[in-house]
Amino acid sequence: MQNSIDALKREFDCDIQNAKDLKYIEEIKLKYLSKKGPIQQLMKELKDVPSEKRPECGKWINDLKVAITEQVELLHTRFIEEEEANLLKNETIDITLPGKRRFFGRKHIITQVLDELLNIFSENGFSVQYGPDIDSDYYNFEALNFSHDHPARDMQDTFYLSPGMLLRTHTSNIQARIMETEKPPIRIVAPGRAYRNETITARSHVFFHQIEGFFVDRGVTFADLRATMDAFLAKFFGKDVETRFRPSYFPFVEPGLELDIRCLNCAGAGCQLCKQTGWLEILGAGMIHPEVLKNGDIDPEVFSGFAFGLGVERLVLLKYGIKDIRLFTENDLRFLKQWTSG
Ligand code: FA5
Repeated sequence: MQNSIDALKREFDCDIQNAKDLKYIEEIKLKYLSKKGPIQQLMKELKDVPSEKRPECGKWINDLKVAITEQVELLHTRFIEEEEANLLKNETIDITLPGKRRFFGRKHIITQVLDELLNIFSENGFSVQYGPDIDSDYYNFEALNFSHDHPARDMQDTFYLSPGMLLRTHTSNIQARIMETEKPPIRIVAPGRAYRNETITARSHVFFHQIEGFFVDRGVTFADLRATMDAFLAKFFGKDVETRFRPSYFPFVEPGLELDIRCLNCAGAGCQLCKQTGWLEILGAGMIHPEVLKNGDIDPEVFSGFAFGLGVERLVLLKYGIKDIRLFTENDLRFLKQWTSG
């Protein structure tokens, strides 16, 4: 047994002297210390050694195993350190190179104005709610008093996605939803996109943003609607703007009206933006129709309310003297960079 141990030790000493790299040392580790290696083999042969010699032989084998393990680990660590040092030596970092430039995003002008408008309404006690862009015919039309064959449906050319499902034509689709979840007093604004299959012009697009306002309580009158509109316009434009209410028809309000602003682009003289009329329509509004309140399980004998839907792009056109609504969606940075504060 002792001869075998000595022979193994000599063989190992010889092998380890030739160790030059990590790969080699890993092979040596496998050769001597694996389960099928010579050390384990000697352990197995211990059972054939006379019992009085067995403890002594066991100790020799163990001492050899510890010595081999220590040397292998030592070289293993050294080769790893050498490899890392070589890697670092070959890696060059030029700290004088300019860093990577980070581009900061900015809010689109429409988003900035939406935020501003929502702030104004929040200050006046309106909370913000959101309705879906894709909705059913029921919420977009039927619950708002547009029966299936109602001629007013033609006022809003609709993108249908499947029978009964559509891209909402206005943010008024929030009205029936909100009455399903809240009971009066209700005072909400709902911002979002609206979609219409219309011809694109300087003042109209196939998609645009609206803010719906919906206010129901006891004793709400037309005077409340007017006061709310006046307060928001004064705050938004920061100056007196000339307005006019025109009677209009929407099946879900009675009476209904549209609010025009004296065109700020041409000071009322007439231009492409206001279609030479001197006025630009910015919102539709009215007192909520009793049928709509009933659809929402609210008693019109007890409660009344007003609603409005304002066109955000139109307000931005007016406030900043922008002549064409198409500029908002063309992604021309020369245009968008003019509003970088958001
Ligand atoms: C409506 O959409 C009604 N839902 C508004 C309403 C709400 C009335 C609550 C009564 C009560 P109208 O189609 O007029 O109404 O659109 C409202 C505003 O959205 C318009 O005044 C205009 O500012 C804007 N708008 C409408 N169509 C377009 C379009 N194609 N492009 C850009 N803005 C538009």
